[in-house]
Amino acid sequence: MTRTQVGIVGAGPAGLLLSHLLHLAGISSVVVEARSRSYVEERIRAGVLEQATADLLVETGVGERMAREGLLHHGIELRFAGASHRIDLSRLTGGQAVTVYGQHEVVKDLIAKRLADGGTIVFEAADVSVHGIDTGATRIRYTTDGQAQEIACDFLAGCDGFHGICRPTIPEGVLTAYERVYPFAWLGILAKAPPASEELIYAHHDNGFALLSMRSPDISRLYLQCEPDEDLKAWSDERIWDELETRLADRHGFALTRGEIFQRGVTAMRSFVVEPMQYGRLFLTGDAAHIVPPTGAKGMNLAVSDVRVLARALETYYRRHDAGGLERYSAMCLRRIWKVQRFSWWMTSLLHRFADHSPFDVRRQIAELDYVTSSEAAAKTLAENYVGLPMEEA
Ligand code: FAS
Ligand code: PHB
Repeated sequence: MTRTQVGIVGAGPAGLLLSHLLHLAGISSVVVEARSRSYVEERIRAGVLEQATADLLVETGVGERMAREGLLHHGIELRFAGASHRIDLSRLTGGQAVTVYGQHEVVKDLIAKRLADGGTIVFEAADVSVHGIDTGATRIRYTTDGQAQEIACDFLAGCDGFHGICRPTIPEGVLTAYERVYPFAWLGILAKAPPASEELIYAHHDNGFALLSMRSPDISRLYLQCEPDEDLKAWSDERIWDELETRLADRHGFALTRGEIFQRGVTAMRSFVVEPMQYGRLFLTGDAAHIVPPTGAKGMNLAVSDVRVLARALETYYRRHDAGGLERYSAMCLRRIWKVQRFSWWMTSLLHRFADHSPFDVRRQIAELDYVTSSEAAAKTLAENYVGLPMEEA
């Protein structure tokens, strides 16, 4: 049996960053991941890092490639009724910005750093289970190459995402779940095509929402609103490009640069939070505890802010035998989580077409977009949420 101080289930951004931060604090951990290293490093997901997320990666010695290859963005565009309106994020937030850098790149950098620092990440672990979360005998059990393995630990971090096994291990009746499922999804593509805009474009259109994002000067990342059960096979490359161009059109003949679509997928849209985010010696972080619709580009950033709180609480516990931070973990995280849930819900409600919307509702959406892009106060509200609310507010 292996022994460590913190057992971590899941090698996504939450689990890997937690292991990295604990290592810097001199706290041992083991990360147990169900998938292979190549799978987690190639899984395409988020693309926008808040200022505080980028700062944390640089400050903790794992942000060098991000700082070199990431794209620093000082503004975004909102496009509606055929017109474009820039939100000057940096001017409105005293110089803050966001960094466009794929989540899978962050995962690669964290894995490389953990292994370089002698960290233990168990990939392709099967039949993972956690035990003793409300006793002192906390364990992770799994099998690799058919061999049963067990890790004894003081604490467990459930960083295993929305479909993981940690949250369901918490006894019935302890957790309260809050959820809103949206009546649409996003069809996302990656294409070998230079982005047709310097900055991200969020577009409101009668046909539905569209988003122009990117991964590099040569790779475009684009999304369009679709049905929750959309059949990807019904979408040829040409149909995807045509529909994106329709929804992203402006009055000046905006055209997308087209190229080979090499990745596509449909992402469901939901808002989800469980309270509390802890039970006994088990602490839930990131998607294991909450999900936001990706419109606000918050999913991964929220995982980072949870992990930052948990790492500090564990450091206080081991350094000063003070369990106060661990006891307050959920309350500390949930205050910021609910503000980010509100912002993600607001951006989603503002920009998407709802089948049950009346003509009044559509006019109201346009009026709100007009207000946000013509009022300094309203634009400042969007900007301060988009670059990321202060972590200390948690
Ligand atoms: P993750 O889900 O990233 O990581 C959990 C890890 O646990 C995974 O590696 C998984 O393999 C592992 N795991 C699961 N069960 C396990 C078990 N039983 N044993 C061991 N390991 C287990 N956010 C954005 O901001 N913008 C986006 O565009 C965006 N697009 C997304 C698209 C998709 C398809 C999905 C699912 C999410 C998207 N998100 C997006 C949100 C996403 O980025 C998450 O917020 C982010 O991955 C959260 O990180 P983690 O909490 O580490 O969870
Ligand atoms: C992305 O680049 O994947 C991305 C950007 C902004 C969002 C969501 C996703 O709001």
